[in-house]
Amino acid sequence: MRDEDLPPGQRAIPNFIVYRVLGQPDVDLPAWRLRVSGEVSTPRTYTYEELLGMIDTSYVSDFHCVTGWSVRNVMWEGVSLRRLVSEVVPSRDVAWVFVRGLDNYTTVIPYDEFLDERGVLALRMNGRPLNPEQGFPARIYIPNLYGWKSAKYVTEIIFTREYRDGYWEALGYHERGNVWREERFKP
Ligand SMILES: Nc1nc2c(c(=O)[nH]1)N[C@H]1C(S)=C(S)[C@@H](COP(=O)(O)O)O[C@H]1N2
Ligand SMILES: [Mo]
Repeated sequence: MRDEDLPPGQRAIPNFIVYRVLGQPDVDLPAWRLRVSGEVSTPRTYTYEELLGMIDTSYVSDFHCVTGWSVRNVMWEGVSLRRLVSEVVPSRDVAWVFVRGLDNYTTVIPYDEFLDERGVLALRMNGRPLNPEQGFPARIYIPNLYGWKSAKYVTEIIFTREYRDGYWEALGYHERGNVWREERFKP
């Protein structure tokens, strides 16, 4: 496993700094659902068990927080975002994906970044199910985007035509948030 170069302005630290700006939600796993909806032909709802049975993706990649820290060589496992896309079939004019967590944290992801072949609904990190701090049961991970787009405790993925701010975007953080283009703040 080879260290990737870090994006501009980032430095490596050994461990994640845990952020839960809206607190740590209590997850009632039997009642928990992931709903994938919006401008799609077939909205879908998944249980945790169903998602476990759909795991199709596993790879190692770095994680980058916009505040400047990165954690190298994290192993991610989960359901590819492309698989979720192919199940719901977004309409042709979808341009954004709005994501919400059980804690009501929200973020927005450009549809083209969401379609990155490595984009994953992560259920496992470093060989284990996500722990509560890491966003159990599921979090988004897209290697080219800053960490604030990696919503934890995800319950809703909504495909839309129109742009809408999530939590950090409303405070001036970038619509896209690509780490290689150093898109930290809105222009
Ligand atoms: N639900 C939720 N998801 C979240 C956050 C949060 O506060 N709440 N913080 C984001 C930010 S800014 C970063 S850098 C990462 C941090 O991931 P970690 O808490 O696993 O270190 O989670 C992202 N996802
Ligand atoms: Mo972050």
